[in-house]
Amino acid sequence: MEQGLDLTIRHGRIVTGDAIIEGDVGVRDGRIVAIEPGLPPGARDIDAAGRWVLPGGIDSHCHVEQLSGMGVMGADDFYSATVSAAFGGTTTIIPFAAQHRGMAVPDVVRDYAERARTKAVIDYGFHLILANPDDRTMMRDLPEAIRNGISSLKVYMTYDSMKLDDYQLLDVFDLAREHGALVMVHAENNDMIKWLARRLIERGHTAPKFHAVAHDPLAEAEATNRAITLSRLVGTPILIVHVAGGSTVEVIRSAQTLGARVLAESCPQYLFLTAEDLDRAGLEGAKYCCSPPPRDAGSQEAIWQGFADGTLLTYSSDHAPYRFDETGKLPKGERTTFKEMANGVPGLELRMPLLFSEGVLKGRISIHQFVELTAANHADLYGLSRRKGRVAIGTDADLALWNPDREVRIAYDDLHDRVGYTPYEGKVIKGWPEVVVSRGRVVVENGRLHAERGSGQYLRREAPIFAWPPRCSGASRPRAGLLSEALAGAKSG
Ligand code: DUC
Ligand code: ZN
Ligand code: ZN
Repeated sequence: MEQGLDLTIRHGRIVTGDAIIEGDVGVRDGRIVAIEPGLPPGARDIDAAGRWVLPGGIDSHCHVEQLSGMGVMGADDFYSATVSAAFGGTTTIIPFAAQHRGMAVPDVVRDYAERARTKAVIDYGFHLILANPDDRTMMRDLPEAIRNGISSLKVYMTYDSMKLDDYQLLDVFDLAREHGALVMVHAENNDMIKWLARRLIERGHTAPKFHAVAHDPLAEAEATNRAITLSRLVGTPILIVHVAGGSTVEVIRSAQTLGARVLAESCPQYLFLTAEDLDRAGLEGAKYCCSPPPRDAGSQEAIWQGFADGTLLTYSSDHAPYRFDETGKLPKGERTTFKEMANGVPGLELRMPLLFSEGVLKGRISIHQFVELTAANHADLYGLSRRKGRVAIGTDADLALWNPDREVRIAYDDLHDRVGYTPYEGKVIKGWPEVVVSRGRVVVENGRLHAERGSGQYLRREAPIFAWPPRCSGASRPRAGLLSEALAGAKSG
């Protein structure tokens, strides 16, 4: 090693793209420059004996300092959200710059960038939420945003204030294909939900548990099937976000089997919560209300299976930081109905620890699958592969050192967001990311933050489709062909 190292992480169990190496990671100028045993000392040495050295996580679905469709601003800003993410082993987030009706994309992006710039402690990119696909947006602003590094957008099939109709979806899918962006789809049938909700409310069924009744699994499965069908007509790959129901997993799996280019994501709330959580005493169930809602044990099992067999490629938090008070879950206090509660649950910090404990340590997924689901696949799909998502020479030194033996009883008081509660309070898990490194900087160690406000960098993302055809480990993903096939299809289509 001619030049010295800034940081050497020693004696770890390092998970690279397709191997496990017992040895050291050498870091210089924020990048990984060596992975082998016996590296020389760095300016700083960290002993990782007994610990897994994994890529820092990428959370590609979280809502930070963003106005919701109901007009609610969450409790976390870019500082608290990124601090919380870092403590949970995540080193990159991709939240949403949200265009609401009547808003112009350049204004939305400029405002959002300004919010993030002085606060984020880890790196971040933006997706765009698209609710106003007017001529200016479609012909000028959206292509420009994609060219400028916002290579993915989210559209809604539900929420009156956000939803696009099928005609608009076709237009957006077509434009995404032309410009090489990935479309993320919130797939729920708006009219089914409205129809059910109205009848429930008319009959006085206003408690949180009725949120899960109104958001019937059929509404999710129908919209998912429709989104896939529309995307097939246009030849665009889409990604179905926050898959909750077992029936939706089935819809996606069969479409994939038939060759549809559909990718999918799920989240901790669909693995670890059920609709029964919404039926807690009083309004307590509001803490577990998100859309789609958590389902049942069968659906949890289907999601595990989807992760294990590659039907679902990304695991994100969908962190939506609404407090259990008038600012979030309970705008009308005790009189709040399920229709009025802000939808969403927190999860930035616990996303990875929950999956590590219940997935890896309980043998449901391999350590390589953990890396793919929490980091590598996000990097591939969202145009970050050159820098993020894997422990590999030349990539940013974004790392998390996991102690697999550390037992943790989850308590909100130990977390770093501003939501005021966690849906996972009291749950005992095993494994914790004790040291977290972002671009070679140790940002979390010994339970303390060592990063300055505003030290996170904005990531101008590449169009994943053209710039970096994703690799597939194959070793851990039986359906490994799917991803590259989807993106190759988009390239040629
Ligand atoms: N559903 C969404 O669509 N977004 C934020 C959180 C939620 O529950
Ligand atoms: Zn959504
Ligand atoms: Zn969301």
